[in-house]
Amino acid sequence: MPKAAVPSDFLKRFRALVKEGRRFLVASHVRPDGDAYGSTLALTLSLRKAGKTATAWNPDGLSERFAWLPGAAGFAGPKLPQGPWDVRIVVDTASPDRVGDFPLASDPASPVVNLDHHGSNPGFGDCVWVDAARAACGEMVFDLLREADLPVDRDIASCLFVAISTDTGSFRFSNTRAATLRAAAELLDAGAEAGELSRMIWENEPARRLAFLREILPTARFEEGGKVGLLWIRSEAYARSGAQPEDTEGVIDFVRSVAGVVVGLVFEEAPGEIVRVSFRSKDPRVDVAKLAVRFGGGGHAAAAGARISGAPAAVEREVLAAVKAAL
Ligand SMILES: [Mn+2]
Repeated sequence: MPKAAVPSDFLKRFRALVKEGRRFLVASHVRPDGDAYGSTLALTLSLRKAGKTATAWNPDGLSERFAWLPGAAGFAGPKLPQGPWDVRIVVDTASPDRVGDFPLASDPASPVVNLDHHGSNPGFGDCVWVDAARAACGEMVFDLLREADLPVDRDIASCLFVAISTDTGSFRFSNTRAATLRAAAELLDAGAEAGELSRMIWENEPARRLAFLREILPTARFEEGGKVGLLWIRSEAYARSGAQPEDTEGVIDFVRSVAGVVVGLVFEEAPGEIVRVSFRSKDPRVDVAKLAVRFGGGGHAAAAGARISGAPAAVEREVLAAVKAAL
C-alpha cells in the first residue's frame, strides 16, 4: 500500500467519526453505476463488520444488474429509511443534487462525509476528500478502509473490485494507472475473483438489452468527418424493447469504439423537454467534463454528462457546436 494515500486531515476526522458514530447512512448518485454500488456496499459492509449499524441507500434503489453484489440483500431505496444518522456518507457523487432525497442539510449532530473522484465536485459536506486522479471512488474507499483500520474481507474486496473494474471499462480506459492495477491485485489477494466478477459484470445482460440495441443502433451517426459519433435513445425505445434505464449502461461504447471517433455522444430523451447527454472522449486534449459543465452537468475529462432543457433537435445542435469548437 502506498504510504498515506489518504490526506491526513480527512483521515483523522473520518477515524473520529467512525469511532464516535453508531448509525451510518451510505449513499451515492442517481442512475448508479458499478462504482456507485460497489463503493456504497463496501463501506457499508466494512462498517457493519466493525460493529456499526450501517445502511446502504440509493435514490434509485438497487438495480437488477447489480443485485448479485455481496451485501445487496439489505439495500435500501428509493424510499429513505428512518434515521437518525450519526454520520451520512456520500460516495462517487459529483454534486449534491445527484442524491435525490438524501438529507444533506447541515446538521452538527450528523456530519456529511463526501468521498469522490469527480474533478467537478464542489466539495460539499463536512468531511471532504475529492481526488480527480483516481480511476474510481472504489480505489479511494479501499485506501480509506485500510488506513482507517476497517475490515476488508472477501465480500468487501469483491465490491471494490467491481467498483474499479466498471469505472475503468475492465482496466481499458486511460484513467487506469499503475496504482489502479496494484489496488486490483491487492483486492484479488483479499479474495476477489476476477474471472467470476468480470463474468457477472460484463456477460450478464438481460435479453431485453439486445432488443433495446436494435431500437437505438439505427440512430448511430457520425459528424465532423467521423470525429464525432452519436446515438439517440428516443423515449419509445424503452416501451418497444421493455428496457430499463440501467440498460443504457455502456451503449455509448458502440460509437466510441469506432476508429477515428474522438468524441462519442449519447442523447436520451427524458420527460419534460429534457435531454440527457453523455460525453466520452478518446483524446486527452478534449476534456468533455468542461463541455458538460458548460451545460450544467459534470464528470471526468474522458467521461461526463449533463441534463439539458430544450427540444431534442435544438439540444443536439448546441452540443455538436460546442464539441466541434473543442476538437
Ligand atoms: Mn465513479
